[in-house]
Amino acid sequence: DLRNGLRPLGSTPAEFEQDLLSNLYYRRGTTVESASAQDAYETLALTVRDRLAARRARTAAAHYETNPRWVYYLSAEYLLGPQLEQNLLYSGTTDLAPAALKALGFSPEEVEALDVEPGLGNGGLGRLAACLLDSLATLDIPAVGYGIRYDLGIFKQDFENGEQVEKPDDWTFQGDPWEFPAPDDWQTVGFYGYVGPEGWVPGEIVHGEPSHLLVPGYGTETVNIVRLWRARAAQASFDLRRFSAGQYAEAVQEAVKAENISKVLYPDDSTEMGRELRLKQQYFLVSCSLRDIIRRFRFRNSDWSDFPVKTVIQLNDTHPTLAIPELMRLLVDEEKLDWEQAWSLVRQTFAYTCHTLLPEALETWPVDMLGRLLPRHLEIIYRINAELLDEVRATFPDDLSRVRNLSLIQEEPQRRVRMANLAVTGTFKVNGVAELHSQLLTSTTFADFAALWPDKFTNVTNGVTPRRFVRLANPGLSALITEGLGSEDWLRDLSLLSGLAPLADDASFRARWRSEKRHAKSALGLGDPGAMLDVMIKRFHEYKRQQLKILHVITLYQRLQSAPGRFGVPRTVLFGGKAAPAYYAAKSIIKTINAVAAAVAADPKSSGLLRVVFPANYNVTLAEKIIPAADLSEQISMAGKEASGTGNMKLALNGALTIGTLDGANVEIRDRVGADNFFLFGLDAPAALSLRSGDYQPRSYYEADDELRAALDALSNGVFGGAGQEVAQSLLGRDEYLTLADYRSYIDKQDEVAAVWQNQERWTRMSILNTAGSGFFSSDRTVSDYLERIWRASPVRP
Ligand code: 26M
Repeated sequence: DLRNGLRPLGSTPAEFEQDLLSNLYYRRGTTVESASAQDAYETLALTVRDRLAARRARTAAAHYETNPRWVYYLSAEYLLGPQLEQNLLYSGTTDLAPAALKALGFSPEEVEALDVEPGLGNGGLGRLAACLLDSLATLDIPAVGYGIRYDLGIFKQDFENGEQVEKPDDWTFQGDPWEFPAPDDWQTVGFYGYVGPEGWVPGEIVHGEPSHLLVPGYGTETVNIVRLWRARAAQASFDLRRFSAGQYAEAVQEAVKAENISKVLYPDDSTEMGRELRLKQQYFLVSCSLRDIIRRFRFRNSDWSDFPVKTVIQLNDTHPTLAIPELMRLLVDEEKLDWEQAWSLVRQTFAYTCHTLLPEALETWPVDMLGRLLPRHLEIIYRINAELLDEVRATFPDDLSRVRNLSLIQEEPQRRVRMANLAVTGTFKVNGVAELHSQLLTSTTFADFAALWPDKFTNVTNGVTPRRFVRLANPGLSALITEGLGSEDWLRDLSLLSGLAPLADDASFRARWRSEKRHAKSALGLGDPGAMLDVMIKRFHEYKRQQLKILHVITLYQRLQSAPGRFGVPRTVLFGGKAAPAYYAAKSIIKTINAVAAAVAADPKSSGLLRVVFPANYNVTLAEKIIPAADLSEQISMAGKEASGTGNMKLALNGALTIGTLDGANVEIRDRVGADNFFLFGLDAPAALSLRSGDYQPRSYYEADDELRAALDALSNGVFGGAGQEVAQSLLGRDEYLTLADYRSYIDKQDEVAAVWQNQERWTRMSILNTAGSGFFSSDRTVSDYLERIWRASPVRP
């Protein structure tokens, strides 16, 4: 960067090699002769990072000069995926790096394998946050993501006797070369204590220490950041405790407990466990981030009335909702604004994205717990509630049921704060994540709020970044797409994929498309590349219905025994995903899948026809290997339960055909790729709802369907172990997610899938049309929609 008097970074192979050597020597403190593979990896990471850091400096300068409107994304989770490959691509060093490593005597494959993915999220919600940051940078939007730097990310999954066991994910064991610590930007966070005449007096103080990762845009100069907070024992916490010299070590230990706040990611993605440490994490994130946002606002602004002009803060689900009372507290107690002005600023600043439809997934916190941990925030929540309920009574006189539903406080069976109600009340926009989801939100979950504030609700359909999930994951198909379209522009404008549609009728293009799929399958190395690869990759949850898929596998297996003519075509069925450690039913399903896989593998009749594989520890790294190889994408949740899904989009973009219900974004995928190119089955959301609310009898399906009965009997009789009996029991008992009701429709549709597979030309045509029709599902489009409907921020080009 000449403006800063810096030597420009090398762009030739020789210069890149020089930069590597210099980093190895001066920053890693070693030499080529004595360097380990880890030394080489860390040095490569630093050398690549340097190139992005120069762009980061230019981006920050442009932002400072412009004093723009900022988008702040608040999320308890970011599932960023491995950083090395992406940063090589985005810094234009994909070819330079391995050449330079080789020239220095290192094995590029060995070095690149040392890149560790930061697993700072559970699943869809955390991965969406990462895709949105990628697109914000690509679109040159001034944006910062705020999150928590967990010491331990999502657990590593292992199988012992087919059962899931969890191992800690100490992802920074070797340090993290991508991270920039910024210890001088620390913040102070209070907990507990009391509210006296002088205001809130916290009883415990913790420091938040930030570090950031670079978030480069693709095909542009912009490099944004994601800022992650780590809890550190505050110096003051030692003094507060007035420990005597005799108990020095014990007192220090006590103070260091503060650092537990950012110790571990909660490995749960649906039901709330209501742990106080989780609430502390949420407040810790919110408090550190808001003070940082205000500090940044003050660089170039002085008037509070400009705050919502220069700032929009997006809440990724309810996890950061305490930001609403926290900003009220900062404005009223610390900045001495009057309540009305503060409330108006707050309600113009925040927006909220809801990611669920499961009532049990709506977060609530016991009033007692929240009041003990954050006494001033509870007072503020009570006042917000009093004013909310006044407005409700004024708008709907004598309507007690609305007052009860809209209240921020649930009364029975225990007084709890409803975080979703607080989020809807304290924001100017609330969005769902797919059309169907947003409709269901305003007609069910938030119906009373929608009647009160109809203009507050909107939809922003999710998307995924084509850079990571097509270009990086599937370089072969990407090159073919680029050739077919005549340029690489599709990587920044995914709607251009529609230009592939005519090529679906070109036999030689189809042959090359098929060959890319086969290559990806061979590279994955699971099963026969000639067999259909049928994948179900997602968190384990009963509503997602992995149990329906395993019933299908058992039916195929039983046909091999007794009706081979009905079997269909050779398939490899691949499952991937983790279950929350405390989710017993999901773990039973995992154990059953592993038992079925073993039984199928042990039976010579399945040879060359049916294989079940379940690689452990599904994560972003593994997703990038599986998705390009997939032929069939399983999106089989009970209609009305999956908010959107994003794996469905990644798979369709890579040319997998979908078998799915009319749930979440499946509806929009089918609309765009064409009903003829989508295998639809099952009850739709209204039908599922009415069956569920009537007198649903799963046994009647069992009795009426021979194949279903045979499959369930095998489970019940322990053919696939004790966990199989539990799965069967749950299906024949309540079957909460209508698995048996959808079984026949699913099996028949799978038979149709097999018939189409037999016509490979037709299948390939459909596959190309899936990719061609999926351009809408780019997270660039998602960010454009957020900008237009919610954020209203403009690009700033460095
Ligand atoms: C809450 C409390 C305590 C511990 C963990 C949580 C929690 C963590 C993650 C709750 C939910 C979490 O994630 C939910 C999620 O991933 N939802 C998915 O979001 C995707 C992106 O919008 C959608 O595509 C999926 O349909 C939706 O299930």
